[in-house]
Amino acid sequence: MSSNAEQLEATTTKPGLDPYVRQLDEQGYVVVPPAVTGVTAPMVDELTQRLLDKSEELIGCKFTVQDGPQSKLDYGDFRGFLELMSQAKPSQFQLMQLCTYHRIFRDLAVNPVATALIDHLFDATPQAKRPAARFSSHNSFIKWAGDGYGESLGLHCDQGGIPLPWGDKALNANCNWCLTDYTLADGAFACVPASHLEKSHPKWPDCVRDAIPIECPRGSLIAFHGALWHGAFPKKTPGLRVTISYYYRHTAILPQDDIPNHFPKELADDCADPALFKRLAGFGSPYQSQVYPLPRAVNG
Ligand SMILES: O=C(O)CCC(=O)C(=O)O
Ligand SMILES: [Fe+2]
Repeated sequence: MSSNAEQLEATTTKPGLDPYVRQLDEQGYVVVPPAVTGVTAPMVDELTQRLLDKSEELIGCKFTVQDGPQSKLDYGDFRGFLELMSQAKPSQFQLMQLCTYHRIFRDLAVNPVATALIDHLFDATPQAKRPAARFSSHNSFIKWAGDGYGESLGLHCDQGGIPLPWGDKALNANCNWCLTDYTLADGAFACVPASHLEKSHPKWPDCVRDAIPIECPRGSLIAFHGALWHGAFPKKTPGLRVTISYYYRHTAILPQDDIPNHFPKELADDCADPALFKRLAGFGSPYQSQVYPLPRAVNG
């Protein structure tokens, strides 16, 4: 466990992040360039290659950013999830549990700029004013040319599973790391700026009209509030759009992946900031075992 001082430290916004924090508060999302997060081009190359290698291992054909999958892909009867809103045919898959793949994915999950922005979005825990962000799941979206999510753009809120009413502070929040360039034609992230202030699910059909593409170069981070209405534009160009989507939650919210109980604990020590990784993973809650001291019965 990290000390209280370290945990308090993590709630303090890092110097230089003020304009990004302001945009996040006002618009519900912010694009942070790689020069600010410190994510280098060789890191982006390695993250991408590892995801493409894993795709080949799980799916059975080679994948390249330039040319996409080398074979035709067959999804059988699977109709997608966000795709169902517009009856679109899925043109993407998701890889899951990325932080078990390799240390480089764990290093990204504790990126100090990303985690400072995410901590900012959640209320600190009231008892100790400790930062409240925890991991929910670690995924990658890999998209190729197709209908994407169809006309609905798959607009949704990441905290949509949590009953209304929602407050100002986030209950879930997300870091999308763009490993390929995001342009409208390449299937950019879509969102309705400031829609997190509505504290509601997307309002149809106007939400689609109000959605804009977030265009940014590879290596960029898009951090966003769990109440932001978002989805993606369809990819219309050859090749792949590769994204890492790290989904965080307030400590009071259930994780999508049961990381506190199932993540291999020894891997947490092998990353850039083990104390932060363990806090975000939700390890060490006193109620996961008989942690608190017990009194002793005294004879006589
Ligand atoms: O880019 C996309 O396809 C949507 C990503 C998304 O919804 C998410 O990361 O929560
Ligand atoms: Fe989402």
